[in-house]
Amino acid sequence: MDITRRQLLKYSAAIAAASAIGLELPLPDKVDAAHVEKWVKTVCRYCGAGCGVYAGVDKGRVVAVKGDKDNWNKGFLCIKGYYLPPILYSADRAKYPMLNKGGKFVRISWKEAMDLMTEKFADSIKKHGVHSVAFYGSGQAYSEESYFMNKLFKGGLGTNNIDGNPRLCMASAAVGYVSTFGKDEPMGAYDDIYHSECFFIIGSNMAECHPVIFRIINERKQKDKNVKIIMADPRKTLSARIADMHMSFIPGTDLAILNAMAHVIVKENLYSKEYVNHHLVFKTVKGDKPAKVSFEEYVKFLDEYTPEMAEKVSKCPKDDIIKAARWFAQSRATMSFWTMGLNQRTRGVWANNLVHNLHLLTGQINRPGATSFSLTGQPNACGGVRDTGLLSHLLPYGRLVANEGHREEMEKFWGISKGKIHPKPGPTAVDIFRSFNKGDIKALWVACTNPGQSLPNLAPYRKGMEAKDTFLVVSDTYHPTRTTELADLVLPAALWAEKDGTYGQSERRYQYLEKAVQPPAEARPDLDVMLEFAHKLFSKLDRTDEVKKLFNFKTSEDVWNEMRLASKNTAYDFMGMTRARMKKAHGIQWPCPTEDHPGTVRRYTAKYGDVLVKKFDPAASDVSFYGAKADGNRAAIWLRPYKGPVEPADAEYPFVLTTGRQIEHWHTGTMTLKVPELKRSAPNAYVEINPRDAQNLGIKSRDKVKLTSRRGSIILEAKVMDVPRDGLVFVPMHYPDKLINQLTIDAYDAMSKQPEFKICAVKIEKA
Ligand SMILES: Nc1nc2c(c(=O)[nH]1)N[C@H]1C(S)=C(S)[C@@H](COP(=O)(O)OP(=O)(O)OC[C@H]3O[C@@H](n4cnc5c(=O)[nH]c(N)nc54)[C@H](O)[C@@H]3O)O[C@H]1N2
Ligand SMILES: Nc1nc2c(c(=O)[nH]1)N[C@H]1C(S)=C(S)[C@@H](COP(=O)(O)OP(=O)(O)OC[C@H]3O[C@@H](n4cnc5c(=O)[nH]c(N)nc54)[C@H](O)[C@@H]3O)O[C@H]1N2
Ligand code: SF4
Ligand SMILES: [Mo]
Repeated sequence: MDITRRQLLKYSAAIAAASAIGLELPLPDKVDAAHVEKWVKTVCRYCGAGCGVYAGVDKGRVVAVKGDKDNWNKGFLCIKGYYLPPILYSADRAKYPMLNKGGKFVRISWKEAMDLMTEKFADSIKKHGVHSVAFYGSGQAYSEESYFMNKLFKGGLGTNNIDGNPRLCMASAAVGYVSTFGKDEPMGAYDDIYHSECFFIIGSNMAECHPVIFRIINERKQKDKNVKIIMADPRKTLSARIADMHMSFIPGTDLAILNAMAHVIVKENLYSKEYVNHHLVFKTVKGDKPAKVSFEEYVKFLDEYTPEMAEKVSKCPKDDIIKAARWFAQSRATMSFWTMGLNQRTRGVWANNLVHNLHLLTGQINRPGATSFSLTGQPNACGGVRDTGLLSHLLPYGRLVANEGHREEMEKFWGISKGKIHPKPGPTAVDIFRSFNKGDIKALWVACTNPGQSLPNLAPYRKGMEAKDTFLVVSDTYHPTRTTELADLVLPAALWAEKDGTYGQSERRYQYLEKAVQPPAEARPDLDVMLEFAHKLFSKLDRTDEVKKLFNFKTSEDVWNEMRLASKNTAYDFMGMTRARMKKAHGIQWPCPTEDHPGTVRRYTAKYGDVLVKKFDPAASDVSFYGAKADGNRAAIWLRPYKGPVEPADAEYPFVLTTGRQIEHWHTGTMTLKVPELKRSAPNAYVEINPRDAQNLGIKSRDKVKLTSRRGSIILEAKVMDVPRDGLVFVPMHYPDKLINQLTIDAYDAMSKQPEFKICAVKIEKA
């Protein structure tokens, strides 16, 4: 065992390193096979790429993982994927319900825990109404869990006090897709990478955050010398090292760059007349309402965004902007990728719209290799949260809380009385915690997320979570975490491989995760706990008669079948994805309306196989943005002006702080910091400072430095490296002993309500 395991570890580290710098390695063929009784088909626990994996089980334990060669990842995994097994067996797994008694956690039974929790929720509802309770969920929960909680809160209780951590992550992308195309989710697929000739990667460190997708891009580049990679990021990340062009700029100024690229495209006549005339509308905001304008007005709007103007604002050389615009427009097929560098911004939605604009304007869309592709962060932010509607403004499968017709459809579908779904969208992530602080929300259930570490501007929210006059329940797989330590009640949860359910990933790919082993001690799958909660709560609210109608589920498959029905005849239709089929398949991409339908690689184009084009827009010969029915099935080019961040650097706080990720670790580190190999490779928090700034400040690598923002300060070890541009420092978010979110700002995008984690002002001193 030891030898093969060591080999495995060596192998995975090598693959990660190789994929980061664009090298090819052979597939890992026989991983630990001798010691495995059975291989269980599932999906990686971590990123939204959604690599297919097999979990190797021996004597009731997961002892190895190997990549699924029949899935899109062709058997490749990154370092985190290979090291999945140890996260199940860490000593701090939460094993029993724990009650916080005056600061000390004591073990209680599940019956006591569920009685207490439902008593607190029922009490609050009876005394203060349904809007006094809330749920804060996760893009890492299984789809069935999220769908169920959404139904319980919006349909059962009649409150929209339910949101999830994708609000910190994908909200700007979701609102970006909806405002441009009428419906959420990318139209393209990983398959487009094989056909693309130009990759425009902006605000995304793919080498570290989506390594297996990045690997395919590298492979493409090595095979075809015409392939160009443009990387737009204020840090020269690992991803930027293989780019043909790295566009560096002052954080928060890329809106000007994107408009300037459109300016060049129009001025040089590189735009698609076909798209402008037949597939697009042009929109702006007048007063506070959207208004249609003409193409000519769009051209006029672009006038001021000359490459010179954009250079002045951003410090990105104008020649780079011109070259990028030409590469983008003139390549045979261009594919864009972006992640948090665009989304975690107070202008996140606008930044998303501006990337879509470039694709629409040039017609670099709706054919193989040409597409506008938002990378998803968490493994189930798409399927579980955006699609099931576990955000305070959404209902399942593209329906909106604010739309009366959509509410009626769901009320009918759920069999609840008309008007039961509250017409006003509920509070979003940050606002749930603001309300909790104020005591407007009195009982809050947090599951599968660690807000005590991951929310922006943490100090006030941590205080609120700790307060004694409210009730906080946290379901987590570990205890203590920086959130469970603040809870009144901690519920132990089964982890990946210990429960079954579905994930939905970046390219509309739904995948089934089989249960492989038993959870430890008394840990339970979240769905079981949610079902029990609903039954007990409704009986305490004297609504037992409704329980059968609303919550008549026993297994995740029962919930899945209702979800399929809820998607029927919508743009998300996945009626054809029966559980039996999902168990065999290596992921299926929706739309997939019938059991014999193979799934849809590219949406909005009949020519490349989207059967829904004919259904929603029978007159269309090929392309139809059928999500945008109100605009005649045309997508929107938005006139979005340049606006900077809310807290740029200034005389008092002269540096920009940006935060994000490293390849080894996952978010708050609860899982990956328990894996010895990953911990050894990246053991501690640090601040990245570039050599010029370091010299000016008299700072060397390993010096202790104090970072201070208007909200807090922190002492970190300096790492002097030529990654961030001048005036920018970077700190990873992974380390629970160094809460960088005590410094970040909780200002958010007005449309998506996604916070500006990526930009705030700090000062730096030697500590
Ligand atoms: N290893 C690892 N992988 C992960 C995760 C993880 O925790 N660890 N988490 C997953 C999740 S949930 C997410 S959301 C994704 C995040 O994936 P990414 O978004 O790729 O990762 P980040 O490090 O958050 O930020 C990406 C880049 O944004 C840049 N940036 C900062 N300011 C700006 C700006 O003004 N404009 C532009 N264009 N870029 C800017 C930063 O320099 C940084 O390099 O990763 C997923 N994959
Ligand atoms: N400074 C800064 N902050 C950020 C970001 C940033 O870029 N910079 N990014 C933001 C983004 S994009 C994201 S997605 C968030 C992520 O932030 P979080 O969601 O708070 O981070 P995770 O560590 O993924 O938290 C998941 C928790 O669920 C637990 N868990 C794992 N599996 C299960 C399960 O099956 N059931 C239950 N009940 N629990 C489980 C884990 O132990 C862990 O405690 O952070 C946001 N915060
Ligand atoms: S790329 Fe993402 S899904 Fe694939 S193995 Fe790595 S963390 Fe898992
Ligand atoms: Mo995320």
